[in-house]
Amino acid sequence: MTSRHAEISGAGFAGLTAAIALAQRGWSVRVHEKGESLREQGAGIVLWQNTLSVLDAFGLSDEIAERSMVPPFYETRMQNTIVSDEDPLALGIPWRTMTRPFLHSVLSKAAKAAGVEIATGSEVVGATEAGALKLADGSEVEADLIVGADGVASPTRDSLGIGYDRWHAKDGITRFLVPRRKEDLQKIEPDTEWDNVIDFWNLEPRVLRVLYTPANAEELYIALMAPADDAEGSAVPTINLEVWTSIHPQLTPVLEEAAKIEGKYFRYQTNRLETWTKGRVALIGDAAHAMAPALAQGGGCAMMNAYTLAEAVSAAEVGDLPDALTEWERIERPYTDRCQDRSQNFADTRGMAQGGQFVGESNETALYDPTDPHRHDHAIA
Ligand code: 5PR
Repeated sequence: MTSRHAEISGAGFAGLTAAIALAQRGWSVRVHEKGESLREQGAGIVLWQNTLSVLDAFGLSDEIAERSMVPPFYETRMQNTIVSDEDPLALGIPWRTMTRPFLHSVLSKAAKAAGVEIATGSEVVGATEAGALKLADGSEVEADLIVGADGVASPTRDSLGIGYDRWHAKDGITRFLVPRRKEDLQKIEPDTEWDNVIDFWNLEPRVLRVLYTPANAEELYIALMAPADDAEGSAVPTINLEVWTSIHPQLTPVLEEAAKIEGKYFRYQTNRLETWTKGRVALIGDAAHAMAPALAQGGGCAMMNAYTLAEAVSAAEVGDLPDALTEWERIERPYTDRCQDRSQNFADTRGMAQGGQFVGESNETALYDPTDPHRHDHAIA
């Protein structure tokens, strides 16, 4: 293959995954990150087969295993009564929890090792469909492929005039990484398996939900969900400790840890674009398909689409890239559209509170394997 070049806007999970997959297929790749340093500010993440298979294809499984975990059960509680205790592994669904900074550090290291150039402090302000990124300093860089992986407010997308619909759910969430405090939690509830993921729903007397996700032996990812119109429940930067502990007293040690940290409240949001591609530009991640987090697939869809994008463009003639992008979107996008619909529906109905989430269509994205060449032969849908 003659040398091909890609310019990528955004060094988040989508941009780094695309960069690694392209570099491993012989592309020269540069990633532009407007931040002065390369880091991820998020809290925790749950990965399923659709991304664990990508990390495995990158040769990163052992490194990921070093600082992540597979909780024994995914437990759902309503008003502190267990409504389901599911073992995704027993249901045939590989999964793993970890922190976002850790996943980001593994990906950025792998990208550099694969020869990717990462330009920090490099702000993208737009793109052209002929194949250029416009930078904030007024310069333009050209490439065979442009990837817009620059988030929900994507300048790459907006500069191309790509329109989209947007929905907000009534709820939103504040996320923290805190110390596990496992022994203190055990003192309060000795019979609870504090290594489980536990989704503590509470709808009465008010909607305040805590998603408890151990990320490794030391760190806990804790997500506090409250309706946007609940000023106390959604209060930030410091959470309203009195309100949260009044509903979830058994979580007091870790809620106290969260109260020491500045938080940001994010309203759940879904974006649906008229197109993910234009000319030589492809959009991936939140730029293309921000979604409600119910199925824990925002990062997952970002990474699987980044991977299949790299594969599709590498299989095409360089002159045919715009058509190859259109075809990639036609084949791969429906999985993400359905995931967005299901996640948005769960967010609207608060349906996760019923437990038993690992059934039927809800598993489609988690079970998808973007590295399987036969994946379209045996898809659920
Ligand atoms: N699952 C995960 C998660 O982080 C969230 C949700 C479900 C792993 C919130 O970000 O439903 O809100 C959810």
